[in-house]
Amino acid sequence: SGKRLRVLVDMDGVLADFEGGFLKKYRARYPDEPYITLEDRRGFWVSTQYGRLRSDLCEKAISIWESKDFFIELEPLPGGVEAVKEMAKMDNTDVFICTSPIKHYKHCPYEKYAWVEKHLGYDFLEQVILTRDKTLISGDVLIDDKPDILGVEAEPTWEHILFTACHNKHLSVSPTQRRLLSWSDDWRAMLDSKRQ
Ligand code: BVP
Repeated sequence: SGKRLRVLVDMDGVLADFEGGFLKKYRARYPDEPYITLEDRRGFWVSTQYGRLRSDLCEKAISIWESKDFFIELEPLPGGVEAVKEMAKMDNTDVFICTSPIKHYKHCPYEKYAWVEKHLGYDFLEQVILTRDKTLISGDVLIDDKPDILGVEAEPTWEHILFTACHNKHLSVSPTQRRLLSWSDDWRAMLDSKRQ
């Protein structure tokens, strides 16, 4: 039909390998401390699971993503950058990257823009939305690996498509919740289903 489709794409865990980048830098900085393999990751918050392993590991985990160069050095997840570029070229389709910066703002917001420029190009900076509350942002779909996306708006306009990640793959989500298993999954069909 005539209406444009608005797609919101999360960054960490969907386009950028936050979990892999975290584990690599945590093990390099704290080689003698215990760690959680990606296979054993459960729950969205890395810091919470590390804190359960040993209480002082919560702040050690946090020190990793609060460090300079953590976010800019994250590797792209397979197929994500290509999918977003292709999506952005589709007729009647607007793509935005919708990401929540950490509150330790010294490096993260800058590096998120720098990552987008590096991997998607300068012009794509126009499509970046930094917000701590994604329910305020209107869209048709939000592709995000966080199982519970809450905020002040009780009825967000978007349908949340859960992007599979190491921390959510074992979750049995509601039967109405749709998943994208990876960027090799049929995201084009998912978008077409929203065009009516
Ligand atoms: O900037 C990322 C990392 C941070 O939260 C943000 C999640 O953004 P979205 O993917 O929802 O856009 N983050 C923080 C913590 C702990 C903080 Br204390 C964590 O365990 N995992 C995590 O991703």
